[in-house]
Order: sequence, then C-alpha cells, then structure tokens
Amino acid sequence: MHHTRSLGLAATAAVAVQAATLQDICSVSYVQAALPASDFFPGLTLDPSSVTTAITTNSSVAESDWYNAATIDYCNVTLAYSHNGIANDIVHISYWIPAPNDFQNRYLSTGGGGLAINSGSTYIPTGIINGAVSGQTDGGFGSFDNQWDSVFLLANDTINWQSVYMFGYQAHHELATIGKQLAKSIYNVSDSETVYSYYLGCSEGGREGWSQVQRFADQFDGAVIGAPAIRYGQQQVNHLTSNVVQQTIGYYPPTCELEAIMNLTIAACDSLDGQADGVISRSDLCKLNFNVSSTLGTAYSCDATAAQVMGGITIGAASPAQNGTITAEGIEVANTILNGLYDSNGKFVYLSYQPGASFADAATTYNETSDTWGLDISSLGGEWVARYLELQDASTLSTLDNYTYDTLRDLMIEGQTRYGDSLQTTQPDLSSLQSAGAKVIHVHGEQDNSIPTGSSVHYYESVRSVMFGDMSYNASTAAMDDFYRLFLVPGGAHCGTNTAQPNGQWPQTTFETVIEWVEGAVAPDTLNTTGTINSICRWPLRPMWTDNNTSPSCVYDQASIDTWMYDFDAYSTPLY
Ligand SMILES: *[C@@H]1O[C@H](CO)[C@@H](O)[C@H](O)[C@H]1NC(C)=O
Ligand SMILES: *[C@@H]1O[C@H](CO)[C@@H](O)[C@H](O)[C@H]1NC(C)=O
Ligand SMILES: *[C@@H]1O[C@H](CO)[C@@H](O)[C@H](O)[C@H]1NC(C)=O
Ligand SMILES: *[C@@H]1O[C@H](CO)[C@@H](O)[C@H](O)[C@H]1NC(C)=O
Ligand SMILES: *[C@@H]1O[C@H](CO)[C@@H](O)[C@H](O)[C@H]1NC(C)=O
Ligand SMILES: *[C@@H]1O[C@H](CO)[C@@H](O)[C@H](O)[C@H]1NC(C)=O
Ligand SMILES: *[C@@H]1O[C@H](CO)[C@@H](O)[C@H](O)[C@H]1NC(C)=O
Ligand SMILES: *[C@@H]1O[C@H](CO)[C@@H](O)[C@H](O)[C@H]1NC(C)=O
Ligand SMILES: *[C@@H]1O[C@H](CO)[C@@H](O)[C@H](O)[C@H]1NC(C)=O
Ligand SMILES: *[C@@H]1O[C@H](CO)[C@@H](O)[C@H](O)[C@H]1NC(C)=O
Ligand SMILES: *[C@@H]1O[C@H](CO)[C@@H](O)[C@H](O)[C@H]1NC(C)=O
Ligand SMILES: *[C@@H]1O[C@H](CO)[C@@H](O)[C@H](O)[C@H]1NC(C)=O
Ligand SMILES: [Ca+2]
Repeated sequence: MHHTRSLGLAATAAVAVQAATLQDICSVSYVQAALPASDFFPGLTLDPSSVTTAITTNSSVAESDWYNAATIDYCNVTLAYSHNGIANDIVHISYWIPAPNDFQNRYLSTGGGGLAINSGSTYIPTGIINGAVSGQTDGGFGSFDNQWDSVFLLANDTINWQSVYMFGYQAHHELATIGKQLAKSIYNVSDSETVYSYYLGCSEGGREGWSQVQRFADQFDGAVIGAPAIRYGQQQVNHLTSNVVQQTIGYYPPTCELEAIMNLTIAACDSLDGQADGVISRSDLCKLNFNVSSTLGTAYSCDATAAQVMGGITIGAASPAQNGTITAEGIEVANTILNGLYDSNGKFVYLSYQPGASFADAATTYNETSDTWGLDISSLGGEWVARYLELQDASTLSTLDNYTYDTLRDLMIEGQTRYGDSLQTTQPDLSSLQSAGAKVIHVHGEQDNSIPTGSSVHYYESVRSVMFGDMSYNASTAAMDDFYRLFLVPGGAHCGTNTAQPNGQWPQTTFETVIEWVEGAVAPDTLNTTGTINSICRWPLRPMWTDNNTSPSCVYDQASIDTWMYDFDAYSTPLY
C-alpha cells in the first residue's frame, strides 16, 4: 500500500514544522495558491476568484451500497473555469478534500445518473474514507443541480453540441485532469511521488466511466464502473420497448399481474443456483428452465398503493386494490418483453432484462373513471425520443401511436448514428488501457430492471473478441483478467440492492478492491459482499452453491454462457 505523503521541502528543512491541518488547507487563499498554472490545460481558463471552501468535520455517513458507515472530515472546494473562445461558458467543479493526515495520495472522480452528470454526495464519501481528493462536475449546465436536458436545446431543432460533448466525455476529462493536479499541489506531493487516480460511477455514471477509459488510457489507474448506460442510442429507446409490446399485443397488464409474474419467477428460479434464499443468482438457468407460461391462471392480489413521489416527481402512479388471475395476454406481454426486441423481418434488434427482474418499463396506469389499465410511457425513453431525437423542448412523448418494433429499431439507429462519437460509448479496443496498466472492475446487477444485465456482458464480449478473438475462449478471458473484470451481482437491481430479493446484497467495498488491485497488485477473483451471498463470481464463471456452503463455487457452464451471447442481426455493421 502506498500511504506515504511527501513533505517536500518542508520535510528537508526539518525542524518543528507543524503539520498542516484541514483548517489550514480549507481556505480560499490556500486553494488559490495551489491552482495549476494558467497554461496547465490548453484551452481552459481557471478562475481563481471563483474558489469557495467549506469545512465539514465529524460527519457521520450511514452505510450505503458503495461504502460502509464512517465518520469523515472534509473540505468542499469549488471553482469555475471556462473554455477559451466560448461566450458565457462557466463550468463548476467541486472536490471534497481530506485532512492532510488522512490523504493517501489518491484522486477519485465520481459520476452522475440519468440525465445528471453528478450524483451529489452519493459516491464521494467513499473517496474521503479512502484518503482521496474526490471530484464532481456540473458539466457547464448552470449549477451542480442542473441536469443536461435543461441546456441541451438552444432552441427547438437546434442542438447545443457543446453540451453534448461535455456530457458525453469532455467534462469528466477536465474534472480528472484538474483534480489530479490540484491534489498534488494541495498536499505538496513531489514530482517523484505517485498520486493514484480512480473513477467510481454507476448507470449514466458508469457510461461516463467508460467514456474516459476508452479514450484517455492514462487518466485513471483504476475504475469501478457499475451498470453503464452504454450503447446509448439503443439503451434509451429500449425503455420504450415494453410499452410498444403492450400496444402491439393490445393488452395493458394491471401492475399486480406483472408483479405476480415476477414473484412466481423468483420462487421458481431461486433454488436453481443451489441456495434457497429468495435470490436469483443464476438468471441464465432461469432462462433455460422456466417458462412464464407455467404461471397461467395463478391467482394474485395487491393492496392499494399511494403514488410514489421522489424529489417532487411522481415516479409511480397510485394504484387500486387488485386481484385476479394471470392471463394468457399478461404472459404474452411478459414473454415478448423477455425475448428482446425483434423487427418485422425477425431480426434481433436489442436485448432485454433477465427473468426475475421487475417489469419497471412495463408499468401501466389505472383510469378510475373507466376502471381500465392503459399506457404509461417510460419517461427516460419518452424524453430521449422527444428531446434528443425529435429536438423538441418536451420531457416526454404525448403518444406512441403508430409505433412498431421497426420504429424502435429505426430510432435506435438514428441515435447511434447522431451521437456515435459522443454518447454511444462502446469503443471495444482497450489496448491502450491495457498497455497503460489500468484496471477496471465492472459490476452489474443480475436482476437490473433499467439497463439490461446482458448489455454489460455484450460489451465485455465485444472487447474480448476484438482484442483476443484469435485465442480460445478460456485463453481470451484469462487475457481480459489482466485489466478488465466483470462481476454480475446475484439478485442485484439497478445500481443497488433489490427490494424484491432482499438477501442479495451489493458489493460495498469495490472501491477498496480496485485500490488493492492497482496499488497492491491483488487482482480480485471474487468481490466481497454480505448477506446470504458473501462472494461474487467474475464472468464468465457463474455461482453455484453446494453442500450448504456460504460461499458459492464459481463454475464454468457453457449452456449458461451461451444464453448471454447475442447476434444483433438487424444491423449491417457490428453492434459492440
Ligand atoms: C463527533 O460526533 C460524535 C457523535 O455525534 C460526538 O460524540 C463527538 O463528540 C464528536 N466529536 C467532535 C470532535 O466533535
Ligand atoms: C460543494 O459546495 C457547493 C457550493 O456550496 C455546493 O453547491 C455543492 O452541493 C457542494 N457539494 C457537495 C457534494 O456537497
Ligand atoms: C505545503 O507547503 C506549504 C509551503 O511550505 C505549507 O505552507 C503548507 O502547509 C503545506 N501543505 C501541506 C498540506 O502540508
Ligand atoms: C410479491 O412478493 C412480495 C414479497 O414477498 C409481496 O410483498 C408482494 O405482495 C407479492 N406480490 C404479489 C402480486 O404476489
Ligand atoms: C413457453 O411456453 C409457451 C407455451 O407452451 C411456448 O409457446 C413458448 O415458446 C415457450 N417459450 C420458451 C422460451 O420456451
Ligand atoms: C377481488 O375483488 C372483488 C371485487 O373487487 C371482490 O369482490 C373479491 O372479494 C376479491 N377477491 C379476493 C380474493 O380478494
Ligand atoms: C379515463 O377514462 C375515461 C372514460 O373512458 C375517459 O373519458 C378519460 O379520457 C380517461 N382518462 C385518461 C387520462 O385517459
Ligand atoms: C418548442 O417545442 C415544444 C414542444 O413541441 C413546444 O411546446 C414549444 O412551444 C416550442 N417552442 C417554440 C418557441 O416554438
Ligand atoms: C398514425 O397513422 C395514421 C394513419 O396513417 C395517421 O392518420 C395518424 O396521424 C398517425 N398518428 C400519429 C401520431 O402520427
Ligand atoms: C475452460 O475453462 C473451464 C474452467 O474454468 C473448463 O471447465 C473448460 O473445460 C475449459 N474449456 C476449454 C475448451 O478448455
Ligand atoms: C474481502 O474479504 C476478505 C476476507 O474476509 C478480506 O481479507 C479482504 O480484505 C476483503 N476485501 C475488501 C476490499 O474488503
Ligand atoms: C442444507 O441445510 C438444510 C437445512 O439446514 C438441510 O435440511 C439440508 O439437508 C442440507 N443439505 C446439504 C446438502 O447439506
Ligand atoms: Ca438462490
């Protein structure tokens, strides 16, 4: 481990120099003096007068999916910069910096989620806990709370391309480049000493992570990338697939019916992994052994629920008390969703969620007057098409009239083409990253209901086949192990634990694990977690419990691996 901190000239001068405290370095003048020189980053102008500092000590952070409970001290440093030649351009960046005694020569960038380029304080505490200067950016979108969609259009039909490239990858490149330099100068790190640099993010933040490691091989020594929203053109439109399936079949299942199908899937597939704990750790065996059709006629009931509101936004509509039996139409909707998207020529367009995941995109709304269930257009999918493809200042579509599976395919290709160099984020050749010695730990919930788990497997397999396609499968995955390891989290939902499978946890110490890999050369064969599952296997090995052992065996199972292989034959060129 690398814990030493250079005391530079002060140490050489020896004598009774008081060690600097957090209070000493958490001042505007101290940070201004530490700012990189004006020619440090060609094209950018840092604004020393914008620096702010705010100290927080003895702050208790509760256990989360990304770190254990801790008490932390930090200083929140913010500053602004602009891109030369762009009028009215201000980008705000914020770094939490640890006390000098706690600094462990590390820098960490953290990512956003949805259409946000940062996640507030969701990830940063893990940086402070591990002695890292920990950064986030506002992308130039006005403030840390402004999301990209608020600035994406300059007018209807006119794209703010600067915002696209900032969101796509540029803002994160700038955040890390400035942050690494600032970390060195704030703590007087000598040129001969290393400051290790890291990335942590999930969902859109996972895409942001890949956007960096695909382009800037030297930027991070290690990255923890969760459930990335890569293959962006496909991913965003795919949120509408469940809606179009319902519309095409002409059946809008009551929410309770799909929840019952999910519950019965969990009940049927739980034990296929060798451990009856309410957690599907082998959704591949579920695919091979379970058919939703077997649930036909099963009775279900749900209590009435109030609308779910988060941050003033309704994320789930109110629903009445429901009861009924699972219908053939409900099963057809579920099976069609799970099969993935095919166009009218029977060509495969895009992959779906694993069986057992909740049918989040398939939520329907209840009309009290007519006592019927109807279409509820996915907000992420609707906004993507309305704003980013149709270029209208609208946060969703008003209708999916006339949408077919072919419409979805065409919209996916349109987004992939328009944003191929900014958002798609599927560059499969990571040779430069491998040469640079960087390490990536990629995690994805096996039961993700927002970004299909198979999306991450397909990217891993794209990298593998592009870089090591001339090797045997086993030799190529061994070669991948050198720099890129993928872990599917048993039962895991989108970037966290799954309320429907509560015994499945989320690996909390993955940042520590990547640190051990980078600084201690300890490559993780498995990830640590808690609950009934204490270790997570790395792809392509799959977990199997035997003899009531708390740890699974990580087994090679060709039939299971094959269920994760996709041939996207609706496209004329490879879809990585
Ligand atoms: C830190 O917080 C704990 C619990 O809130 C409190 O007991 C303790 O006195 C605090 N310490 C300092 C130095 O403020
Ligand atoms: C850091 O400080 C800025 C300026 O006060 C604030 O907007 C931002 O939310 C703070 N960041 C975090 C993660 O607390
Ligand atoms: C860095 O060096 C300056 C000049 O010697 C000193 O004032 C400052 O306290 C040092 N900072 C730290 C974190 O040691
Ligand atoms: C699904 O299972 C959960 C957890 O056991 C339960 O609370 C819920 O009522 C079930 N829903 C249905 C429709 O069976
Ligand atoms: C599930 O069962 C139905 C009805 O028997 C059948 O039509 C369908 O092909 C099956 N699906 C799979 C994936 O085997
Ligand atoms: C189902 O709902 C109907 C009408 O809402 C009610 O009459 C019936 O008792 C309910 N059955 C069960 C098993 O809850
Ligand atoms: C609900 O149903 C009534 C009666 O069919 C209809 O007039 C109304 O437009 C529907 N409301 C919505 C929001 O679709
Ligand atoms: C921009 O498009 C939105 C959605 O179509 C529309 O409501 C709005 O009036 C348009 N704005 C202008 C200035 O035309
Ligand atoms: C759907 O297609 C019909 C028939 O071509 C057309 O009249 C209607 O305007 C279309 N609806 C939308 C929303 O495009
Ligand atoms: C690949 O490795 C696994 C063990 O990890 C082994 O079971 C399997 O037979 C190997 N396949 C080939 C083709 O060597
Ligand atoms: C994972 O668990 C093992 C065994 O308990 C422990 O030695 C190791 O330090 C843990 N790693 C992390 C990153 O927590
Ligand atoms: C596993 O544990 C259960 C309950 O303790 C017991 O009934 C069962 O026989 C055990 N199975 C094996 C293979 O040890
Ligand atoms: Ca299980």
